[in-house]
Amino acid sequence: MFLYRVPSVIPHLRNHIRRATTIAPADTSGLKGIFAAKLPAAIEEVKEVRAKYGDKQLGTCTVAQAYGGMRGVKAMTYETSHLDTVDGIRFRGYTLPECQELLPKAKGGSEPMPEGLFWLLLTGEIPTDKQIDALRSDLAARAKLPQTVIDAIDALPLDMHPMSQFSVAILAMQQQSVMAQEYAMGTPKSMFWEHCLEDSLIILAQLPEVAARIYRRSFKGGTYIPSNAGELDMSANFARMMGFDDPVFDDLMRLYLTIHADHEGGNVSAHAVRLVGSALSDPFLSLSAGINGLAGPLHGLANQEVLRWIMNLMAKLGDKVPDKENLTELCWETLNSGQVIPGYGHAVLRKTDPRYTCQREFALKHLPDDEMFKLVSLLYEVVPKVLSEHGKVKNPWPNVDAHSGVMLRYFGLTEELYYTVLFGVSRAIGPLASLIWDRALGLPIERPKSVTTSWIKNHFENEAAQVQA
Ligand code: CMX
Repeated sequence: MFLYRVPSVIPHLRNHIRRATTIAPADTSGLKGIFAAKLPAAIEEVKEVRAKYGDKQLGTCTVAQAYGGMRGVKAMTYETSHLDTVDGIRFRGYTLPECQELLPKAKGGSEPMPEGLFWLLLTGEIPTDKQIDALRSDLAARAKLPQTVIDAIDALPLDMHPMSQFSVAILAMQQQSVMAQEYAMGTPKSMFWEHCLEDSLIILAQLPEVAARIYRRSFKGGTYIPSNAGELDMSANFARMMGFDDPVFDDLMRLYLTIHADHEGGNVSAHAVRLVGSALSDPFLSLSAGINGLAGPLHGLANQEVLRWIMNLMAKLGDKVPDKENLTELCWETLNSGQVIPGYGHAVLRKTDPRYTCQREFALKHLPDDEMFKLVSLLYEVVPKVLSEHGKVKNPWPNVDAHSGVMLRYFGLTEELYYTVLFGVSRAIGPLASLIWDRALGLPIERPKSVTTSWIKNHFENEAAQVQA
């Protein structure tokens, strides 16, 4: 029988919704009214310019790409990982199954340790068990959370979204930045990478406890479980601090923290870390920016949205057993109401995300009979067909977020509002490894050139006039 909790709206979000809908109609002479009055013509103008000049070259990209989120523009380098449109992510050339096979495992575990992935991303080499032991000792030596960070987290409203708490907490950690302190003392550019590495180790060492604290205060009444970073690997220690004591869940955390770590450089979170870091903002400031990007529903927050969407489907189905027909109808209902189907589609991938596939394999091994897993499997048979018929999406296949919530829920981590924080703990690994490389290579401040819509019109109109003359 399918009976799931209807997703709750946490109080502060409810307030946002209420505020947004009770704003009085715009005063046409006020700021909002004047802006709103200009919109129809401006939207029309952009549409025309895109239609007329979309294929024209604007520097190294086309006008269509400049308006279209720079999709497909090769304009940055990123050393730690590369995303193939069909094969998916490769970490330093290794596919996910290869990483699962080759990266060091914790005692008794069968999934790779994310510490090992950090080593691989930074050095390009698969670490030995001994090297990972040494890295774990380095992390354990930096794991103690400053009291100021604890106080900053504890001062936050309990109903603040966990991702907002996480971002604030990372900023509160920034007082420890070696890079910021050394810069203030006039450190030479050649040393930046060392300070960036030191800050990154502090972040990776402390992030699990920060995240676990946010979980326990938001959902478990503010009772805390001490860190045991000296004895346990990062994932098992994180699981324990959240309150989970199950070796299979430890393995799920290892898999989860490994597969979400990096996805080449152009995605919102990785690019935000790179962009902010390019101003020589230290890794704490840079990561907090990346986490803010990850908190968007088209990016990392999609894992929360997937579970809420699935629970809504179940609530709508009531006692009906889900089948392809009623799920197809419900998918169309979502699309027709102007919403996206979360967990499906991707800006780069054009096939099923291998991060989805390896989670599915984990589920087939550990929770094959779970009703919600069966529903996720059924959605895999329905959604790509619906999205293809819808005719807009370039990739109708599932991404990483379509699967993660179901497994977390199975093991008792039911609070979907928290899911993106888990993604964030993992996403620190890749972009920070990359940031260390950025400083080592002395990459400059990022500063692409932007142009206005009227600049585009004038430019191409003048060009056409010159050809005619
Ligand atoms: N459901 C409905 N419509 C979708 C869709 C989906 N899952 N995916 C794309 N579309 C729509 C887009 O909104 C766009 O519509 P408009 O032309 O009206 O703007 C159109 O299809 C074309 O989009 P696209 O080129 O296929 O996809 P984009 O590169 O613009 O966007 C992504 C990629 C991921 C934002 C989009 O597929 C999406 O919104 N998916 C659902 C949210 C999601 O799962 N995000 C997580 C991605 C992975 C991650 O970062 O964690």
